[in-house]
Amino acid sequence: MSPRALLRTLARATAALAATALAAGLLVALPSAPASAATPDLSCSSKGAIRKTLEAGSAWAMCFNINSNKGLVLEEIWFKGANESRYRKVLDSIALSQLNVPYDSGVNQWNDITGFGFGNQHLQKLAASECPGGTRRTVEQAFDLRGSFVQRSIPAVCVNEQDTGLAYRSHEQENQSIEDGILFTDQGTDLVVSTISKVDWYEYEVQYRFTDTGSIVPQLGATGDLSPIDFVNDARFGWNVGLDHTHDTSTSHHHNAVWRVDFGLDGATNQTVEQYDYAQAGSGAAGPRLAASTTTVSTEATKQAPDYRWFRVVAPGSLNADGHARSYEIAFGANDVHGEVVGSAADPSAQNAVTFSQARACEQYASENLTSPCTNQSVLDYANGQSLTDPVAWVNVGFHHVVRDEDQSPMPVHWQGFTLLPRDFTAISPITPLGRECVNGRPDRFLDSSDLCGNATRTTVSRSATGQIYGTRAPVSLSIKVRPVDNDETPTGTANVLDGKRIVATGIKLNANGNATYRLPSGLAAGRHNLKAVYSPKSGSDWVTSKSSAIAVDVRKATSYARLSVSPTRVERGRKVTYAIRVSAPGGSPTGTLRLKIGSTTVKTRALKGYHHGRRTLKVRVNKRPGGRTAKVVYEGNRNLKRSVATDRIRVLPR
Ligand SMILES: [Cu+2]
Repeated sequence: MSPRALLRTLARATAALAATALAAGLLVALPSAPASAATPDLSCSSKGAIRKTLEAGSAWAMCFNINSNKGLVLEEIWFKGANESRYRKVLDSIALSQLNVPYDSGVNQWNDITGFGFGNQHLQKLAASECPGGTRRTVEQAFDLRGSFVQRSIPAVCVNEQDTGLAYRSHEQENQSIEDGILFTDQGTDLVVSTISKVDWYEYEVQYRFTDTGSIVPQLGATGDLSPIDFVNDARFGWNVGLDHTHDTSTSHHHNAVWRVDFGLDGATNQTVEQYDYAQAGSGAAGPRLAASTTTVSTEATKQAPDYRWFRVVAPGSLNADGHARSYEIAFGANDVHGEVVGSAADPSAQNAVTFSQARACEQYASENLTSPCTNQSVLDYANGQSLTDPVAWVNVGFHHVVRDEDQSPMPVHWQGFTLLPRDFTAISPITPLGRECVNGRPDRFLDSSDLCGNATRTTVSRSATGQIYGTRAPVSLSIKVRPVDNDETPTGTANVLDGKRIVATGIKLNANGNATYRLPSGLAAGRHNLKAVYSPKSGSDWVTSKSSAIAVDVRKATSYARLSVSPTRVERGRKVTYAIRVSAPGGSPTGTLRLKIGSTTVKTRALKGYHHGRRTLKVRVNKRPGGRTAKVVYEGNRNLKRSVATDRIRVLPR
């Protein structure tokens, strides 16, 4: 559990207990809403499931698989805000449905998804260094490669959590003031799911970012190398990248990526599409008025996305706590829609920014569809007048790649994509801190959370020493202080100690002054511990939780003591002696490796396990020339214990 998740769990314990008591009093259990779930029941096995609670406490759950054409496919995508108790479904599925690459010279045009595919041999094995801090998920593949059957298991999907910088900031400071007020700020993270597919010279990263605020950001990154067959001797159609100012002209081209997004908002059976446009409507006292007009897209349609236009998919029957219908907005960033290239032989299906069609199983690819009975159809065929109740959005994001000298080599990755942004999915921000959970609607002139959502507190922690030795009998003690931010009363409740994300201690009672001391465990592992104190308010009080900044405590390795007694001390060459070994150390039975030596030769290596309780008796055959020898045991130490050595003397006799 993350520290912030702990904060929330602790603070909510009272509310949850009250709810349970209430439910127990009911004679008939009310059916729970099928749309939300405490833990989504995914249809994939654990091998195909991704479940991740982010640092902020927000969580995502989904299934993944690799399709031989589409590559990475994500299905059954659920989100839970940090301040929500249940997950809700967002998408039924999302995947690339085409990657159209027309060259400006008109000579070549590729459809990488339907013509080549991002799965099979094109899916790349990921090195550990390509998924830093994450988990590489295994993909099992079976396919035909030019007539021979290939079956392989490769680490190909990287799942990790990445820092994203500032998540939010709000300083409760009156305008023009320089006084320090209560500061709400935090850093954010994303869950990132990605694969790499290599199609000839280009290598594409298919990436989905799932933010802690509920957004889904599908992106396509292109790297690899320039296609050697796409050079042109005409500067109008390309950019020169070499010494030969005629023949080194690399042809400009589009990467038109089309994602198929199948919405499943809150599991609703009825979802609608809305289009918002903004246009000038007269003027106000200070400037022009910009008025919104809303159009319901009730039947299938292909749409352009000029400036000031956006779309959303709404579940009218699914209301948030403010009574607003839950929806997700399709937010475009930079988008070179190919239809702007007048007179080109462009794929017509690549000319629209977005097409909305009613979900249909055979409509899987934006163009050159491969699924029967809709074979060879495109989005232009799909949008044929059906009513929209279960919409699929075909989101087309183009990138016009005018090559640069810097594209050699390898080509620095360039990105294209869009954002699926939650709009009213929750009544407040999914990562609202506890002191701001009651801010909803038109605010007062200045927010003052010292009494707005309860009484704000400040928690500090100090240490009696900067470090301790593993197994010590005099561990470092922490002094925790919880103070009110804005009144004279004393916060009541308990304190908790976290080591990074791990809980070290919980339920440490605060005294009448709001203080607590905590002695660290003597068995705290060697290494640096970044400790934080977190305040849990007493049930029913109106104190608001707070956490301290981190304080470092370094635990050093303890000394171990090895002892050795060899018998007999006089032995004929070729016979055995017995090493009686004892290793003692603070903090329980030492574990690690024992290396037995005669002179400088290692004659045996054995493990020292916990159940040996520091003692091992081992026989060793002596194959040394006659004379006096040193018998030695080296205990190699471990994560918490230093290495130690013991010796004894033996005399080797001739046979
Ligand atoms: Cu390119």
